[in-house]
Formats: sequence, structure tokens, C-alpha cells
Amino acid sequence: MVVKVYGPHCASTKRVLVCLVEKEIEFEVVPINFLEGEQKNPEYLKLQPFGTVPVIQDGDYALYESRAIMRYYAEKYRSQGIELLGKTIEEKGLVEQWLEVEAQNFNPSAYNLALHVLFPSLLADNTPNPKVIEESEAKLVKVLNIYEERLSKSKYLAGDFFSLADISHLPFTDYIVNQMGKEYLIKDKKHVSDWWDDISSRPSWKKVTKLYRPPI
Ligand SMILES: N[C@@H](CCC(=O)N[C@@H](CS)C(=O)NCC(=O)O)C(=O)O
Repeated sequence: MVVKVYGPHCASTKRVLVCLVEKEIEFEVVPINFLEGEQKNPEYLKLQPFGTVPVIQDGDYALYESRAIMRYYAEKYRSQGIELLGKTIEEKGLVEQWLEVEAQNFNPSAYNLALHVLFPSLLADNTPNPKVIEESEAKLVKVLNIYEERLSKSKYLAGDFFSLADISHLPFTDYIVNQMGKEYLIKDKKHVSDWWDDISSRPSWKKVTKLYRPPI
């Protein structure tokens, strides 16, 4: 059964796509024109009632929330492709910890920055707010200081192994480094910068970014 992935051009979906590539799972994509608001169409809302991407359909099973989808496939195909959840219960705990850090500490500021710097047309008043940009950047610096400390002790976030926690950071860190002109947020921190160079040079990320350019 080929997995169907909705909205491949969006950042949150790219998390899922990288996970599928790393796990060697076959998929096909269903484009959703995000800037035209197709994620709010009644047919799509039957799949994802909150009106966001991604969603996957796997036979008659459907799932939304990008991190939940990654966890599902990393567990379902545990022995296929690369191990992404950690081998021991302690490693697994750390993968979960850093996935939560990404979702709760990193993503909110990175998402706001992307919205106000790259996609102001998606804001209610179409106007970027310099105060939100400044505050989001300041919050991100504090979070990345903690990452710098962590990555001075281990090669990847959960330890010396690549995991879902690293994958989860790829799409929005790419916006920061390659599209927002704010690469100094990453490059000025030696360990964060080395980590970024490592994870963004993986064939899975290169493949996904080459195939599916943003809008978001
Ligand atoms: N927590 C969700 C967030 C998904 C999300 O925010 N997706 C954005 C694109 S990156 C979206 O569809 N936004 C549409 C909207 O808010 O109308 C996930 O990880 O799947």
C-alpha cells in the first residue's frame, strides 16, 4: 500500500516526507494549494478538521499532526531503514524529550518568524509585525543557546545517533538559514552550525527539498 501524503510543499509536511524517505517507505503526494486556502475546503476538512497540512492516508487509515505521523511510521517500520526512535528506553526518552522541545520551544518562534518574514500574505492584515519578529528572534536565540550547550556534548539532539528529533527541526531551520536571511542565528553557534550542516546534508533532506519547494 502506497502512503498518500497531502500538502508536500509545506514545511510541516517535509518532516513527514524525510521520515518516510529515511524509513524507505513508498509514498505519493497530493498537492494542496496552501496560498489559495485549499486546506479549508470541505472535502479536505473531512480528513483534517483543523484545516492544516499534512495528513496521510494509508489504505483506510488516516492520520494528521506531522510529529504523530513520524512517530507512527518510525514505530510501524521499526526494523526497516534507519532506526529513528532510539534503541533503548533511555534513548527513546531523549528522542521524545527533544521532539517536545522542538514542538514547544523551537517551533512557535520559528513559525512566527517564517510567517512574518516570509509569508505575511497569510496574516489576517497581510502586514508583518516588526515587534513579533524581534520578540520571536530573541526567544529563538535563548532556545538555541541551550541547543549549543547540548550539542557540545552529543553529535545529535538525543545523543550520538540521528533521530526523529533532528528531522523535526529541518524545515524551519532551513527557512531560517536559507530563506529568511537570518542564517547568523545558526551559523554563529559552532555546535548548532555543525549539527545543521550534518543533518541538512543527508540525502533524505536533499531529496525532499529538491522535489518540493515551499510556499510554506
Ligand atoms: N501541528 C501541525 C501544524 C501544521 C501546520 O501548521 N501546517 C501549516 C503549514 S506548515 C498549515 O497547514 N497552516 C494552514 C493554516 O493554518 O491555515 C502539524 O505539525 O501537523
